[in-house]
This record gives sequence, C-alpha cells and structure tokens, in this order.
Amino acid sequence: MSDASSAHKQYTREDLAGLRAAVTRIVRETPVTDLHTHLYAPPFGELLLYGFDELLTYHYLIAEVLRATRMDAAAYWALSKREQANLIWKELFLKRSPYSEACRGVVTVLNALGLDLSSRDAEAYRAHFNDVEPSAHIDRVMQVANLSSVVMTNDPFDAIERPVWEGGYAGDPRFHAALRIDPLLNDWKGIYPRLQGWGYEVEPLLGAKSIAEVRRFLLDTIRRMKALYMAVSLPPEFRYPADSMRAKLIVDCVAPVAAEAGIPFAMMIGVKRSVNPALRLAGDGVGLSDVGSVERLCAAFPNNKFMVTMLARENQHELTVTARKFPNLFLFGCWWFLNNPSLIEEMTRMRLELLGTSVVPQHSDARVLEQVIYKWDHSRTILAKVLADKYADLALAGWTVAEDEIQRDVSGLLGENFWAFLK
Ligand code: RAT
Ligand code: ZN
Repeated sequence: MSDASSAHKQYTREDLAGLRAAVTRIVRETPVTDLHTHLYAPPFGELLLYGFDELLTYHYLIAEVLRATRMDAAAYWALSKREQANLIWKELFLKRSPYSEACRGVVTVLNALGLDLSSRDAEAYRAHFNDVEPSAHIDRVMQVANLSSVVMTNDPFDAIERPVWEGGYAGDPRFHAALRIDPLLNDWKGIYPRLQGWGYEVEPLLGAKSIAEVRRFLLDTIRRMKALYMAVSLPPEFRYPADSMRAKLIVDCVAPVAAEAGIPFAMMIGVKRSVNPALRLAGDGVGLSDVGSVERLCAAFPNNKFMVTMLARENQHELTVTARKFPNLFLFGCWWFLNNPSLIEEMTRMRLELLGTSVVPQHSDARVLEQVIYKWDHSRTILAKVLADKYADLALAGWTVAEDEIQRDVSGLLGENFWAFLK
C-alpha cells in the first residue's frame, strides 16, 4: 500500500516508467465490487459451484472440448462430472496447449492457489479442493482475487433459491442480490400461472389488475432480496417500443417498479439462446442488437436508471456513444464472448476515451467461485495497461498526474462508480 507521502506523488512526462508502475500497482491493490456473477452465499447450497471438476466443466470449456474432439454431445452428457472434467483436462490441457482464454483461466487459478503446474496431475488438483469449508474457501478466494464483494444472480422462480429467501436468509456481506427476471420477461405464458399459485392475481392478458399484481410481486421480491438492481438477458431481436408482452411488461411493470424502488434495470442484450441445444448451457450464441431501442428507453424513462451490456462486438461503439447522451445509462463489463483479452482491451480503451471515468469496464460473470481469480487477474492486467497509456498521454500533454488521483479513478472503475450510480 502507498504511504501518505507517495499518495501525493506527482508524475510528469519525465517519469513515465514510474507512472506506469504506480498505475499497475494501484490497479492490483484496489479491491473490486464484482457487479455480475453467478456465485452464491453458502446458504444457497449446491448453487455455489467450486473446485476442480466445476472449473473444468465450465460451459465455455464444454463448447471447446466438443469442438476439439467432435464427440457427440449426448455421449459427453452421459459421463459423470468427474469423467467430463478428466476428458476436458486430457483433451484441452494435455493433448493441446491451453491458450484459449477459458483454458488459460484454469491455469491462472491453479497457479494462484499454489498448485504445481509442472505435474499436470488432475487428481492432485482435484484433491486440493476435497475438504474445503465453503465459507472459509470463499474468504480465501476473494482475498486472492482481491474482491470486496460480489453481486449474485437471483432468480425468484428457481426451485433451490426460493426456499432460501422464504426461509429468512440473513444475508452475507460478501454477497449482494440482483433480481433476475428472464422468466418473467421472456416466458410470460409459463410464468403467470406460477404467480397465480403464489397469490398474485394475474391474468394472461395483463390488464390493469394484473399490472398492479406484477408490480406487487416485483416490489415484494426486491424488498425481500434487498436487490441492488433488476436484470434480464435479452435476444438480439429485442426492440423498444414494440407490440409485445415483453415490452408491455417493461413499460407497465418493470420501469415503474424500478423507479419506485430507486434501483436500476440492467439489460444484457444480444444472446441467442440455444442455437445448438445439444450443448445445453454451452449452446448459446450471439447476434447483433438494436442500440436504438436502448436509446429510446433511456429517453422515454428519464427518471429510470439503466445498466446495459451488449454481447456483440459490433454494437459496442454505438452503445458507448449512446451512453454519452444519457446520464441515466450506465455501461458495464465485457460480457461472455467479449471476455477475451483482445476485445477487453479494445472495448476498455474505447470506453475510457469516450466516457472518461464514468463506466465499470468489467464484471466477472463467474459461475465457479475460483474463476474470479483469473477473470480479475486477466482483466486487471489489461485495465492497468490501458489506463497507464491514458495517464502517460496526459503527462505528455503537460498534465501532472498525482498518485491519489489515480487511486480515486481506479476505485471508481473497479466498483465505486457502480455504487455511485445506485445512489
Ligand atoms: O456468461 C455466462 O456464463 C452466460 O452463461 C450467462 O450466464 C450470462 O452471463 C447471463 O447472465 O445470462
Ligand atoms: Zn451472467
């Protein structure tokens, strides 16, 4: 940590190497709020995934092994989890070099946890996680990754989650909640009978009474979860305005509730679900989305806050320009297929150039606990590189850059900007 004197250290064009070293150190040492993950606090039981077999069977790696081997997906799913992990280890780490981003992630994690990579011994790696106690393991992993807290993805329709919330879950300061409403917005026909079953008087056609009841359901759930935001993933065809049940639900229910509760509505746009259903979770694809719809929503609901990330690289420039026009639009993360070094660097550079400090450049989307180690390690390296270039450009332009100013900016980019947007 910097001491009081170094906090005020000033860098000019005479010491660009010192400036770069300071940026790198500060980006490494600043704790992160990870604003979108699929990790869960211990009371959610089996929803919290961790350990070697889970790391190896990440759906990103499933897609890669099925491609590398051209094996039948059904044959893969017939294997036990342990056999799947062993297959992936053999095919993607032993028979080939693991330089894809998802493979390299496993290497970074094993290395950071002190395992001997030269042995390439899957059994030894597996054994490392055998007797971990989940809560202590979470502490250790968060410490290695330097995270202060993570945001979960909480589905009120999930059969495992629901009883935890209903059973008076006490909360855990390491984990915040986010109310995920994909089923509501993407499958109204399947969902309204369940709302009816829970005592909400909704009808298929969404009249005035139903609208009030969906709002009541959302508000009840936000309050119970203490959700920081509501979120949905949307297909490339998502349009606003539109003559669809989804658009009606957003306009009549989600937006008013978000405004009333004072929380943002996060839209993750551009996923084509199940383009290859045989791959299950690994079978989703990407498509070009409509930034104009985001623009129109931000304009139509100036008192609402929107968080947006888009999946297609080709949407990023237009989306970033749109964020310049709407202070109620907050961009976050390099989502899923964009979470690769070349694309993270391109996007981060562009966002810092167009949006200055007002963005959160990354989230982990970790599905397995230890993944936060590699996702943040790899992203911090890129953020430090891009930021160092930006400060060096400033110093060359004649600005002096103070270390405490760098710290302020990095704290914002790694989480404080998100907390400020929530206020
Ligand atoms: O990034 C992923 O792992 C995807 O499978 C999804 O979880 C996506 O991030 C989502 O939240 O829908
Ligand atoms: Zn996700």
